[in-house]
Amino acid sequence: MNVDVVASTGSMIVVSNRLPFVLQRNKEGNLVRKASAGGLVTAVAPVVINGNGLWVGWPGIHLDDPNEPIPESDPSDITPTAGLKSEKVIAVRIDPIIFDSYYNGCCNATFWPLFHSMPDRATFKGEHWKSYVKANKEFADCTLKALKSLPRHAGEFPLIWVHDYHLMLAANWIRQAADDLGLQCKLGFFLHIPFPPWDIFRLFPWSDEILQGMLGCDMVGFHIADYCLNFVDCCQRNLGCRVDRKNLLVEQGGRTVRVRPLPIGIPFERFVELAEKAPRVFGTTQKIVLGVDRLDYTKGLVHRLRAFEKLLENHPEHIGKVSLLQIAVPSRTDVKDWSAELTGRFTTPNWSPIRYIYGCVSQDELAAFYRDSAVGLVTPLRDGMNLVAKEFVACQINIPPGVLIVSPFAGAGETMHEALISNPYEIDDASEVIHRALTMPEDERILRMNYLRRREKLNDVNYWTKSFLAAMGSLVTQEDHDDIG
Ligand code: GDG
Repeated sequence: MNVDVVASTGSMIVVSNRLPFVLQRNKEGNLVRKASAGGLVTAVAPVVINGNGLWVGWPGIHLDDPNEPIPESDPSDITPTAGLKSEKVIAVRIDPIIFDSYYNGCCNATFWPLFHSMPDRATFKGEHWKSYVKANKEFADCTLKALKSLPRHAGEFPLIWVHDYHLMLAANWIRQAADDLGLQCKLGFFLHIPFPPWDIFRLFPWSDEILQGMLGCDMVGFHIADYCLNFVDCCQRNLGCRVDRKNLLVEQGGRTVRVRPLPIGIPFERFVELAEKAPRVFGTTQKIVLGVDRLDYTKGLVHRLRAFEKLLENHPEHIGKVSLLQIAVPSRTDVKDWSAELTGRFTTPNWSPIRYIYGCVSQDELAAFYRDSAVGLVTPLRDGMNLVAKEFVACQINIPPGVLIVSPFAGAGETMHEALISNPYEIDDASEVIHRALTMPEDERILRMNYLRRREKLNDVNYWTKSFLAAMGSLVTQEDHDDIG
């Protein structure tokens, strides 16, 4: 059976903090769209475009005039959102001061560190929480307007898909308001970051409200089973809900909420195509160990550099032959200082232990880096999934291939079983794992990479979207569509 997604049954409303493109003002002061083409957007946008869909989100700019129309995409735009007509987009407008306190305060200074199990980095401020509540109300109100505007067909309930930690309260308000108006709908939520254990989660002073917000959904999705179990545990211990751990069910207010592990994938074939086309980026004499990360404390950059330093100390045969290439969007300076020290200690006239690229490289260039590296080093201290690990294996089209190293504290470490697993906190062992990767026999490299690539190809980002829609009972396949047609 051909199971390409055509649309969800009935209509669908996607709700995310950001719209799938950013609005900017051009020199003339007119609004223009700037495309974004992440995997998530690529997978979800066609469902909204092809079906009877709408996308609710913040447009990346504060709009003063509530009647200013959203522009259509530029005719030269070839990204997946080009077909997303402005009538399918609802731009949420939030007061700039509230937005700053909601986004930079509650989302990034509280939920991000707390949900990554780093409570010492989290701040807990009543002002930020109030802004989070207000912002979520705005998103819920906009979603309700969207729901009211949708044409309704007998026997089909619109599906509302809410994304991520920015919007954990919105679902329950949407449900209550929709119930009051007699507008039946299905509500699903997906969290892209980890859901922490109860002992961490309960540090948040308003943790009950968060759980109640998420339990407004019919189904709540996480990347892996551990996050699901943490959520179920919190519902039981915080709210006293009846739960079924085996079947991942939570009872709340006379409804049963399903909790599901739905590990996200990448647009696998797109990365293979990029890797096939991209020109060579490194010479053949030196091996590259590659790291690609946003410069964030969750990514374990300092631990990684220490492990690489230990590698050169304990296995000097790699000096002059292996470099660590770290691609990073800069935001912190402590890593830079450490890298300078390491560079100074080992550099020779013809070789440097570390190469650092600050800022974004193009996706073509990224695919070439992935393809031509001997080792992909994905060692966050905590990470919901980590798409870099998956993109690395998609681009490993050379024979013999390279080796992937993943932290057990990333969702990817739970699902990519043939990678070498390395605890980033254990510096000595982490350096030995890099040595093992660099000296791994060809046949073992081929076997491991074949299995890794096969899994990611099957479980790509389209498969993830289909799994979500299927779990919501809202999947229409190509075959169904042909039958209807
Ligand atoms: C959340 C969760 C979860 C990075 N540098 C460059 C570049 N990138 C791209 C990579 C990759 C993405 O950024 C980073 O992957 P993440 O997995 O960290 O994704 P986020 O959306 O930031 O994070 C995470 C994810 O959601 C999905 O659910 O996996 O755990 O935190 O796609 O390719 N892209 C380009 N140049 C760069 O320099 N072009």
